[in-house]
Amino acid sequence: MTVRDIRPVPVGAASGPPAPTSALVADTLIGPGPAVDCPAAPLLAGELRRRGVTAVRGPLPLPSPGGQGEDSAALAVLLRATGGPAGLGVAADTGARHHARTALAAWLAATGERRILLASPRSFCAGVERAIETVESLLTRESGPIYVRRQIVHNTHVVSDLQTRGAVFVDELDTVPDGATVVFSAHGVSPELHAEADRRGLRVVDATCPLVTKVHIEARRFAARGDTVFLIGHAGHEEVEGTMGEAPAQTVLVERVEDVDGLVVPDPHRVSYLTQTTLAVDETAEVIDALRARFPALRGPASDDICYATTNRQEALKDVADEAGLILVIGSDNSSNSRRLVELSHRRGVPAHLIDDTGDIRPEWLAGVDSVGLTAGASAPPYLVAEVVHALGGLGPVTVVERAAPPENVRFTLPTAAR
Ligand code: 2E7
Ligand code: F3S
Repeated sequence: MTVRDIRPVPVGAASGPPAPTSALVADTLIGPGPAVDCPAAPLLAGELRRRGVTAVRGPLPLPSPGGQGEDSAALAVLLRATGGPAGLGVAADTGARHHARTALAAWLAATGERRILLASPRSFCAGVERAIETVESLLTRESGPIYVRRQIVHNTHVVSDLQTRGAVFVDELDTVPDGATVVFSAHGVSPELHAEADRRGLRVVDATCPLVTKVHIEARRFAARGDTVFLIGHAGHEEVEGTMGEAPAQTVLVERVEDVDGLVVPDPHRVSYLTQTTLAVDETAEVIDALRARFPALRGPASDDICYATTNRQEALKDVADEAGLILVIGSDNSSNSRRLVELSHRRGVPAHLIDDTGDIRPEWLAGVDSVGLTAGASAPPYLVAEVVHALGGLGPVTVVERAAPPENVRFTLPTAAR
């Protein structure tokens, strides 16, 4: 059977009465012959959820000979995919049947043979691994609750996984009971927050990435010599709030080149700059150039403060972008480094989307696209990449192309309390 042979196959209704607008998306089609896997099930389930249908996943029985007719509650197709035939099937109740048909049709229009161009490196960086392992270690060795201020890293899957294992995430310290253990996130916090924790008698375990701590140290050093410090970064981001907090009266946030003209400083000969660690490398260089043109005495760190992981993920994506008809970046909405990857793709003229997981992929993005670039931000777990590859392989034969890249041999030791 080839992809062109795809045709709806009526199958038997799912067992049990469905809720009014629910659907069962097949993980496996159970027929008279061998069961057929449905790797693209999360894609179909995602489309149904976007249409307001409660989608659950499970095995779906194929019809017995002489069984259900065309207007059965369930539809399924068989197609040629990676490693053999794959199924795509859904059984829907009356209220969801129209959506089931149109969602299935939308995904059928996106089937086909394609290449996946895997950017390398991608996914977790050393600072994220350290932060997650810190919380994991505390969860296993401490008897009381482990509080984490804000998201340990900006990823919904990481946070909900740690939540399931007992971590309690809070927005601010006032919701942490006196004397409790609280973890500060990888993005860093201001000295004021450390002081507040001290006043409250909280036991702080600091999961700030060491590369952010380095920027805090620079901020203190530059401010101590009397400089006005231009912090290049994004307003409202936690890392920026933490770094600004080192010398709030002397730090000025610069978000873009256009901000530079309007900068007013007490002494143009005493100025320096720092950067957020997760900025776009090329754009940041332009801001630094503009600052230097306006303030020739500008001093800064040895290069910039954009970290190795941010730089490497952007370079790796450039390597695949030019061959891709679409780029998928796995990462959460508030993840700065992940968003920079989407913007980089757009700047290179390639359509790109940020997805939390497989369920966010839309069929219209993939229709007619035979090369998909795939990467993941520094806070997105590697298993999500594997899930996307697996799901796309359920739409047709997929060849995964991954360029060899030098390994990132960066490891940070855990905070003492978590060792
Ligand atoms: C800490 C720092 O959690 P993320 O998505 O954070 P960003 O800053 O990109 O929103 O990614 C890991 C990470 C990156 N930078 C953690 Cl300061
Ligand atoms: Fe640190 Fe860079 Fe990761 S600052 S947390 S190594 S993205």
